[in-house]
Amino acid sequence: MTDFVTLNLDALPEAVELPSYDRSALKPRIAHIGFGAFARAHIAMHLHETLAETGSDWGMRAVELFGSPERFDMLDANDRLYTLVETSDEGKSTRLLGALCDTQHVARDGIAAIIDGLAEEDLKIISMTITEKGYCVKNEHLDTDNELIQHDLANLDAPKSAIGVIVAALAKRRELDRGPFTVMSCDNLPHNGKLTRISILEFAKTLDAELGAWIEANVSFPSTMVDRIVPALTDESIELVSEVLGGQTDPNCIVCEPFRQWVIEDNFMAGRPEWETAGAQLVADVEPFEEMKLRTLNGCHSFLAYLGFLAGKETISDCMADPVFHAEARKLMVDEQRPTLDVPGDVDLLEYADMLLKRFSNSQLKHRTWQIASDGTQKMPQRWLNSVRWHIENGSSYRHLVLGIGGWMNYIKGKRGGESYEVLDPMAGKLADIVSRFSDDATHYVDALLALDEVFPKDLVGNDDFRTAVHLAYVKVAAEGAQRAVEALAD
Ligand code: CS2
Repeated sequence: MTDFVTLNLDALPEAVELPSYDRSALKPRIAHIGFGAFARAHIAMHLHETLAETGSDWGMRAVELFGSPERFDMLDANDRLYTLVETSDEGKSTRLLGALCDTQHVARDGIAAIIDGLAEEDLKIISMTITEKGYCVKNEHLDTDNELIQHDLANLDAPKSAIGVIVAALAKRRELDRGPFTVMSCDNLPHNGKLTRISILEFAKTLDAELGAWIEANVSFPSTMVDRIVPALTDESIELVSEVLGGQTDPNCIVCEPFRQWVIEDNFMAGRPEWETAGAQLVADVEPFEEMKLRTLNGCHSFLAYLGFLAGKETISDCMADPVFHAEARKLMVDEQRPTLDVPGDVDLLEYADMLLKRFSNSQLKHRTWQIASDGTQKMPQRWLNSVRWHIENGSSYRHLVLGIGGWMNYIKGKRGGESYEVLDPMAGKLADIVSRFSDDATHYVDALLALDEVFPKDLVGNDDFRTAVHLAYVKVAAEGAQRAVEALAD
């Protein structure tokens, strides 16, 4: 039985900031699919600040297509207000965010209500954080082998994937003559708008060429670069929030770092909130920002996640506290990612890298290496492999990147010393099969992983130097341990 804790706003300490705008005027004009920790702390926070600056009526509806509706019930019980604590080694600040004005959960409200909601006249934007796997894309095309996609193509009245749900809603908008619309991805993928467009258009055109043509003419797909470190909520963070709330508990709270950045391609077919009033950068081309962030921040995160986890480090700040990991993380960004990038005009990549290391060092965050290690098959291509290709073409060294790959190949075996842990990945079944069949023999094991063409592009796998480097990196981590392998990078 859920314990519905409701906040007593009158009893909150003075330092806790409440929304300054009229929440009763908000209408659901943006629907956000995937209202997890990141969306609460980033997308909804920018909207909250925009509302405070502009007093507009752009409210947000949170939509969830998976899991249990309990979290949404708890949000509703608190009038959809929740606590955001920004914390660092320099201090904390706390506020209640109020941009959310509605919630819909598939298990509670049903898929028909969600599709109807997405087709409402006032609703002008679908935004989403559905993680890399949510796009159902393989090699830059809709993955028609994906079970959810197969299901949705046959059942558009009851779709399960975000892609199927959005196409069903767009079909309805077309039928009701609702006019232009925007679908905005906020996930860590390069050219995320373009990928969303490909996935949605290929899906729609498979069903109905005219629907595809309507979407092409009426829907825009801006790309965005989103950045804020938001660890999953833990009991420890709930306790921390309770301290700042003067002893009250907010089950919907979220704890994150103070830093945030949002770069958005200014390409909206039916209006948008004035997010620039909340510090967002509206630009013509997001790609240089996306690539910079994906390769340096996320690329470094994944390097620290696999090698740090295997070396017994539970959090990213634990990795940063080890001078060897700190120094090699910087080299990964500066020596191996920087040359591959077309850095946005006014950014100094050395300063950017140092700022990232400082953010990673925030000891208040407890950002678990195990959390970041999830979904490696979906993350490695854009974080590491495109850079590896650049180095192969330019004849330069990529030894940190390849050690990361060797780290991942060890990590997915699910064993650290005598301890087992869960490997989360949409391809976990396939990976576990390879581990059980081949991991006794390093050569066969690495070959079997490199043969996963969803992950490792053929041109890389066909390169002998790359194959050899991956084999050596895997064996090094397996034989000497991740700590020694990272130390050896310093030689
Ligand atoms: C992390 C990201 O879990 C991960 O894969 O690298 O969630 C990272 O914290 C964010 O992209 C920071 O903006």
